[in-house]
Amino acid sequence: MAIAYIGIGSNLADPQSQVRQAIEERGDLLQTTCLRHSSLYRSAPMMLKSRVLEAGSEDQPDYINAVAELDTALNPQDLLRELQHLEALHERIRAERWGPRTLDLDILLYDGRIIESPELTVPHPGLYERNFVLYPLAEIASDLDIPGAGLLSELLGRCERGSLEKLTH
Ligand code: A4P
Ligand code: MG
Repeated sequence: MAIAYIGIGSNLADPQSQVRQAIEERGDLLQTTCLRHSSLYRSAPMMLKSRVLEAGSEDQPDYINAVAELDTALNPQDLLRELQHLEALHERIRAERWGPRTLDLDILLYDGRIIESPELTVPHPGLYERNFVLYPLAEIASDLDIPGAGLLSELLGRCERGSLEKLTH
C-alpha cells in the first residue's frame, strides 16, 4: 500500500458541493481508502500563464480547493487513470448542467517518490508555491517532507496566504 495526497479543485457555480462530492467519491476508488481530508478553502483563481491570454479568464469565479490523503494499492499510473475517470463522470454531469469541466484532481505526492513520465509528474509541479495546495496539505500532514524540496513547513513559510479563506461550514 502507498500513501498518496490528492488535490481537489473546482470553480463551478456550486463548487463546494462538487468538492464535497469528490471527497466522498474517494471511497469508491478501486483498492483505495481515504484516510483524511482537509477543510474546504476558497481562493481567487490563480491564473496560469497559458490561460491569461484567453479572453474572459479574469471573470472566472472563485475556486474551492481541498486535499485528501489516500491509502492505495494502485500504482501511480493506475491511480491517475482512476482519478481521470472520476473527472470524466463529473464532466458528464456538468456537460448537461454547468458547461465546461472544472473539477481538477491532481496527484500531489505519492509515497515520497519522484516520478517524471510523459503523463505524470510527482510531486505535482504546482505544489511548491500554491497557497491553495500548501495550506490544506499542512492541515492534515504538517510534518511532510516533500521529495526534492524539503519540509512542507519551510515551503509554507515562503508562501503567502493571500486571498485564501478556510471555510468553517
Ligand atoms: N499530469 C502530469 N502530472 C500530473 C499529476 N501529478 N496529477 C498530466 C494529475 N495529472 C498530471 O491535466 C493535464 C495532464 O496533466 C493530464 O493528462 C495528466 O497526464 P488536466 O487535468 O487535463 O489539465 P488541468 O488540470 O485542467 O490543467 P493544468 O495546467 O494541469 O492546471 P492546474 O495546474 O491543475 O491548475 N486557482 C485556484 N485558486 N485554485 C485552483 O485549483 N487550478 C487551476 C488549474 C488554475 N487556477 C487555480 C486552480
Ligand atoms: Mg490538473
